[in-house]
Amino acid sequence: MIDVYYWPTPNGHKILIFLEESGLPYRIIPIDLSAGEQHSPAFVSISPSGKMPAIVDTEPADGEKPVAVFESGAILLYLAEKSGLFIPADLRRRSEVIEWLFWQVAGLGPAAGQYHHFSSVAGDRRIYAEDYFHDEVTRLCEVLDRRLGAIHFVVGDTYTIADMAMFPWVTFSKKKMQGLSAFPNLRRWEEEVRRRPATVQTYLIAAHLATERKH
Ligand SMILES: N[C@@H](CCC(=O)N[C@@H](CS)C(=O)NCC(=O)O)C(=O)O
Repeated sequence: MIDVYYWPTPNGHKILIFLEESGLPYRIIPIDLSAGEQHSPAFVSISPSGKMPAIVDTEPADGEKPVAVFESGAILLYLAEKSGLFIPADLRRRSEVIEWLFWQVAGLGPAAGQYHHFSSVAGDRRIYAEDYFHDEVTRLCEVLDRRLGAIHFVVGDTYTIADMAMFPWVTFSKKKMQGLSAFPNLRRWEEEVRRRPATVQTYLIAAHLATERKH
């Protein structure tokens, strides 16, 4: 069983997408960020930075005590290695998947997060930062758009954890990036990934959890 410490945000969605795609048994332990649950000592003992997502694998491959993993990229890699799914066995393609996974967690995710933050806050101080992160998100979308003009998924013909890491941030940024109209290949990919049954299910779970907690 995989216990997923989750709240409906782009980094959280990545993990549910993997679990829905793979069929690995899991249960969600909500970490309500607005209630500050990420700071509880119990959660910080799993995720030292007090950020979700995190997982605990209660049945690790070595048959020993549960394994806790934090950081969405590390979790995706752990789950892919555990299941043998969504990561190629071939040395070169595997290395490419890891490259793009790191590119997402170190580049697109933080830039899109900062862009969202600075474009949502009021006041004059936001202007420089908003422009800066808008330009950076645009540059990163151009990189991805170029790549997806030449290949179907982020790495070749098969859907991998690199796509799963990318999707929630691309779809989250879509509105602010004018529906991705300047990035036709990225838009084609976003529409296709959005329609996958596991993606649809993830966002249904997310919406349900968000409404449930409001009451
Ligand atoms: N690099 C981390 C980022 C995780 C992260 O920023 N999580 C946010 C939500 S998307 C969070 O838990 N924020 C709570 C807080 O900052 O107090 C990852 O990829 O997992």
